[in-house]
Amino acid sequence: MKKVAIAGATGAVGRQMLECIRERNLPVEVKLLASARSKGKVIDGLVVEELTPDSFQGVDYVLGACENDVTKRWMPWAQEAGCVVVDNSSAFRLDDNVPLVVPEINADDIDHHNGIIANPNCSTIIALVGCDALKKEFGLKRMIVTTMQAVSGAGVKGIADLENQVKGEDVPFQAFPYQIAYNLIPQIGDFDEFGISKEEWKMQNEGRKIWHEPELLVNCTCVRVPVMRSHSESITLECETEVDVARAREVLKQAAGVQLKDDPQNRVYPMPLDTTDQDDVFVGRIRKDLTDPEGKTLQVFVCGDQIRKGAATNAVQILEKLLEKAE
Ligand code: 2RA
Repeated sequence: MKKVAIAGATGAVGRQMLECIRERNLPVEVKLLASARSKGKVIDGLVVEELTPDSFQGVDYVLGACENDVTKRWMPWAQEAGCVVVDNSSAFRLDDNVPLVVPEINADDIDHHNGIIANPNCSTIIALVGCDALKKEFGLKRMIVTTMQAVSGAGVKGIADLENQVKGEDVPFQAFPYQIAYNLIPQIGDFDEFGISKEEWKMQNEGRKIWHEPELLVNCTCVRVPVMRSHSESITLECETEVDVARAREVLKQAAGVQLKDDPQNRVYPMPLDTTDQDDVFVGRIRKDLTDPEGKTLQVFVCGDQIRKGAATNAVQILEKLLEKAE
């Protein structure tokens, strides 16, 4: 039986990775790794071990659920042990020799890995899963995205900030620079000299790599919102050909990893509470942008659970493909 280590097993994404492995009945033995302070904790009957240089001996695959700096520290140990790593950090996503994979879109890229396969950023995964079928149908020149990202994207500290502030606790902010309760913060990550944040660049850079579209134009505004879980995204698609809403609905009904939620007259549309704790991306509010005289612009609204499909589920789906190829 293949052995899988989850590095960063005690965080929200690491715990979700274990849950996804269990849900999918993957035929693997799981080893939980985390920092020394988590050593001995028990998660779903498994005892957490301290992550050390020897932790990866005898391990076949690693699911990485750590921040960049921690990942860069243990990655050489995993590679030395001959492991194949599916990494959720952003450390290696844009490396030329590291495939960046959303299985519904570019699973074939997995075959070109050199020991590391990168999991894209959560908001990138949710946008591309929701729009891939539309890109295939109408062609895509430019994508303009405004994200509304849940506090749990910032981990347990983000959740704590919202919970504390809603309860009126007078405690220091842990994750965000300003109060998030009853507020919006139009900043996720540091800004560069153009006034663009790190999170916003991810949508363009990662989208181009996953779709193999080096010329794709993407403009993104990332906003933190007082929602516990699930990211929402308002997306404008400037297409190559004239768009048709009925056809868009048809192709989305067939799209992998997508649920069409589009009956606005009956108040049916994607909402983060509905996508939370399930793996599909919901797509709705599909309409032509009537300001485009050529009729080639489509507007959609997507929601997806950023801990599941935006991180853990996507990584476990990549692991499933690796296991299939190893059979
Ligand atoms: C966030 N996408 O939402 C980033 C990292 N998960 O904070």
